[in-house]
Order: sequence, then C-alpha cells, then structure tokens
Amino acid sequence: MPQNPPAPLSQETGRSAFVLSEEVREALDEGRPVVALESTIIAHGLPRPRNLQVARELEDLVRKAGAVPATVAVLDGRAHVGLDGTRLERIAGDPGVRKLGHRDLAPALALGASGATTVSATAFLAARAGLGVFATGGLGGVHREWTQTQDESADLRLLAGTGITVVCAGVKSILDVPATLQRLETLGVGVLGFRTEHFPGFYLSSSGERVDWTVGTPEDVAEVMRARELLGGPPTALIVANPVPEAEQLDPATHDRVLAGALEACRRRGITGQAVTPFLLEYLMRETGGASLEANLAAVRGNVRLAARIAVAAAAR
Ligand code: PSU
Ligand code: MN
Repeated sequence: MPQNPPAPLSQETGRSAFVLSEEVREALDEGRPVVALESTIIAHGLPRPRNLQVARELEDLVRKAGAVPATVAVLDGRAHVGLDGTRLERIAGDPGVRKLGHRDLAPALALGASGATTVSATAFLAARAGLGVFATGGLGGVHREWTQTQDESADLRLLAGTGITVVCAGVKSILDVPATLQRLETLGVGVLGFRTEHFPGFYLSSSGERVDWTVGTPEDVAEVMRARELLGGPPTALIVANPVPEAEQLDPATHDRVLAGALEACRRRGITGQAVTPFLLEYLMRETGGASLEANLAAVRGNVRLAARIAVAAAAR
C-alpha cells in the first residue's frame, strides 16, 4: 500500500492533530482509495458562489472514479481531512476563512481559527492522515522577481519532505517556471509528465519547459510510487504534471498579454506575501473575461480525475 502510516492520536488531550470524516476513516481502514483535495482554491482561488458548485463537483469526480474524496480544511481550530456538506459550505461561503500554509496550522489550531489549506498545509495533513494521493490546480513556486522579494511558495519546501503524490497542471504561470523546476530538482522532488514531454503551464497546456520523465497511464504512476517505497529513504513528494487539454487552454497570446498587466498591477499596488497569488489569479480572471477561470477549472477537473485513477491503481497493488 503506497499510503503513509497514520499519525498517532495524542494521548494527553484525547485529540488528534486532525479529524477524519467517517467516510475517509472507513476507506482508509479498508485500504480503499482516497484522494486529498485542497481548499484554498475553493476559498481564495475561485469566485463565489461558483466555488461551492466546483467543490462539490470535484468530490463527485473522485467518487465516480471509484475513490473517496477528502477535502482538507481547518474549522474552529480543528483540522479536517474529509469535509461533510455543511463544512464544505462554510469553506466556500464564509469570507472570514483565512488562507493557511503549513506554518499557519499550529496557530490556527491553538487559537481556534478557521482557514482553507494551501498545497503545503493540505499535503502535510493528508500525509499525516495516511493518504497517498492529492489533487490540486497548480502548485505554488518561485515568483518572478524572486531576487527582490524572496517570494518562494512554502509549497516547495514542504513537498521536499513529504511523501505524497501530487497531481497538478504544473505550477501557476504567474511564477518563474524555469526557476521553480530548478528548485524542485535541487529539493529532490520527483516530476513526471503525464502523456507529455513538457511541463504544463497551468492555464496553458505547455510551459515550454521539458520534463525528464513521461508516463502514459495511472498504473505507471502507481509503479513509480511503488519503486519509491522500495527504495526507501527520506520521504519526498512525487509530482504528476498533467496538462490541461489544448482545446480547453487559455489562448496563449491573451495569457501572455494579460499576465504582463497583472504582474505590473501587483508591483504598483505593493501587494506582497499571501495576497500575491489570489490577487494575480483574480486579475487574470477579470481581464480575460472569465476565460482564465474556465481553463483553471478544466485543469483542476482533469487533475482530480487522474488523481482518483492513480489512487485506484495504487490501492489495487
Ligand atoms: N492553484 C489554483 N488556485 C489557488 C492555488 C493554487 O489554481 O488558489 C493556491 C494553492 O493552495 C497553493 C497556493 O498552495 O495557491 C500558493 O500560494 P502562495 O504562492 O502564497 O504560497
Ligand atoms: Mn508567496
């Protein structure tokens, strides 16, 4: 089984660091496939009320492929792996929900806060809960102008030390893609192109950068996961880079033009830290008349479907 060993419950407080939904707990106990889903894209990456619809649709896609969805979020100081309908509604509808990276989990738990989890926090909690596969849209990475801002998403370092398979459409194209790929190489994070020799460009099918390894089926990915287990050693993430279909990508010329405006607006307004990614995504959405949103959704749907097929293949071994 490629899933991670579950974390022990805290004896002192009778509380574990996270709460599993009943559906997820049962699936894990029975060795059935489970797919973790992040919630930042729901709370901070998509407009309301479409975001709730999407959150439900993504869970349905996982179920249709024969796996159990586990959306991850923190509510009132409790980290949840698997959200019931009411909790999913809160994450999608409550404007007070924060954005929580891995380092924010402890204060959020201690202070009773609520927040959506980014890739770093989701991957961490999912791996701790014993899940082996995680789907998202695009990873965080090294931002352009990194030399001035030092803005590199905490996603990268967390993935470097977490044994989980992450299906994504590459890293967001608002980033410095070659620099991000270099960081992933340095950090020892595995990258597989799914039916592509190029690293996807999130809104675009290709970033123009190449990948070293290409796989053709979910079973191939499960084989790679198994080989990693056999090799042992310190845990690291495996990235499965799954491009948005060309027919559903954002027009590349529009993409390049609007992105330049978005980066300029971000700089002019002095936006920094956690606010950068949501600002850029929102700007693109507005200035492309919603076309970037459709490409974003197409990418996420494809990733969720593939992640479920990988989880099914991995559970069958
Ligand atoms: N991909 C999307 N929309 C998003 C994100 C990714 O399509 O909102 C989120 C992810 O949760 C990712 C986070 O972990 O953006 C990265 O934020 P930052 O650059 O602040 O680390
Ligand atoms: Mn950042």
